[in-house]
Amino acid sequence: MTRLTTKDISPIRDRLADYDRELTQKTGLTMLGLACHAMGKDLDAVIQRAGSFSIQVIPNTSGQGIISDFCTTVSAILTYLGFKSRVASESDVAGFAHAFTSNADAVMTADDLTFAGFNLHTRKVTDNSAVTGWVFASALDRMVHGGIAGKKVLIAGCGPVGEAAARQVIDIRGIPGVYDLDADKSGALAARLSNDLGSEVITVDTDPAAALGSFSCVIDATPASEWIPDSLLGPIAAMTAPGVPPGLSETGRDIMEPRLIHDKLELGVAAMAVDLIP
Ligand code: 2YH
Repeated sequence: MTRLTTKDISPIRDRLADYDRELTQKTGLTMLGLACHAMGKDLDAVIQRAGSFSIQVIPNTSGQGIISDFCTTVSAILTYLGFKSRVASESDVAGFAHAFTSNADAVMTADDLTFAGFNLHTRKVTDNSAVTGWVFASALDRMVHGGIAGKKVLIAGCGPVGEAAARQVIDIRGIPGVYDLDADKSGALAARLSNDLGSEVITVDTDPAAALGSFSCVIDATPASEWIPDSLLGPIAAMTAPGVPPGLSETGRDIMEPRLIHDKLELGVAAMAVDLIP
């Protein structure tokens, strides 16, 4: 699992309005609109409640510790979306205690493995990996002409984000193809999806050319950098990329720009907040 760095995070805050415009242009929905769409919530109701829903972001020193700018950026995203948010003044257990006693409605916190949110009233728990998979699959559905229903969608990377994305693709009635450099992982995911959801799942060869050759819709949920050759981008109609770092080269990103959605934190945080609001 990729640990975000300050370099990944620090540009986000100043780009929120631009990114929101980009999402609107590519999907017809704002960042909050996409999050609501993915989580099955009513946008107007969320907008109405967000301003009085307080979310404290608690710094977490466990494992490799604090990432400078992580909590302030999560809180800036929440504030941008209209939620009442601040970074907790204390970290870890003291931060949780203070959030309860100061009547926060929800908290968010991340260690090296898990980024989770907790509604302190309803006990709803939201997981960043799961909702990130859902919201990027939904964004792809919105970006592709006619949606992904009935279309083959390549899900590259069979970790928690890829699995969640694949489940959402099936929910939207797309046909998932699962790809991972580790064939055991893609085979196991295909078996889980078939067993749990009775869905047709295509298991794709571990060669990127074989994987990309027969899919026009792609979700890149791998943690691998630049694994997608520029020469294979032509037939790809749309790609969403929650994976960090991105699998495209700089040139690949320029080629795909009009049909690419990629971010490192924003849509996942938006989906977590929407998931937490009752
Ligand atoms: O970046 C991460 C992990 N890779 C979890 C991602 C889950 N999708 N965690 C951030 C750690 C933040 C740090 N503990 C802090 O500043 O509080």
